[in-house]
Amino acid sequence: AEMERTFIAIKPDGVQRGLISEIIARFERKGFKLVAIKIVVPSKGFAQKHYHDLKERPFFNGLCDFLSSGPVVAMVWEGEGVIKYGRKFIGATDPQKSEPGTIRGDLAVVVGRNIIHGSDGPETAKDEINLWFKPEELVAYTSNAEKWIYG
Ligand code: DAT
Ligand code: MG
Repeated sequence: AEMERTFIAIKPDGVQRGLISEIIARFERKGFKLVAIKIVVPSKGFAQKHYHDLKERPFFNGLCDFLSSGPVVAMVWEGEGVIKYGRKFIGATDPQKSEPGTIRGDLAVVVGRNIIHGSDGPETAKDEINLWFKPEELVAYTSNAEKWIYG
């Protein structure tokens, strides 16, 4: 299997709304493997680094205030196609446009409170994992389920 890793974060709204287990369960049941997890309150400067690609957008300041407003659950998930499929799982940026069945479609209503972040490609996945985690915080292990998930 061609394993890849993606960065997934439950934003402060998802944490406050008690959706941590719901979100983790969806990735876990799918067959993706959790290789890093922690809960942190990012500083505003850290949020600005995380969202640096969006610094010219009018919502950038509010977005960074929001991400740094409370605890975030930061995770790295591993699996075949996890970057692209993770995005599909999460749904469209604006929950009004997210399909039912997706995380945002099922659990969120407005774009400014869309509960979850997921890396949008291999390069951003690498950058975001490096920003949020030290190498020693990533745990490589074999899951006994893998032979049943991948054959
Ligand atoms: P995504 O989180 O789906 O990767 P993005 O990278 O374009 O979306 O934007 C990052 C976050 O910024 C997004 O999750 C919510 C917020 N955002 C995006 N577009 C917005 C808008 N038009 N108004 C307010 N917030 C917005
Ligand atoms: Mg994005």
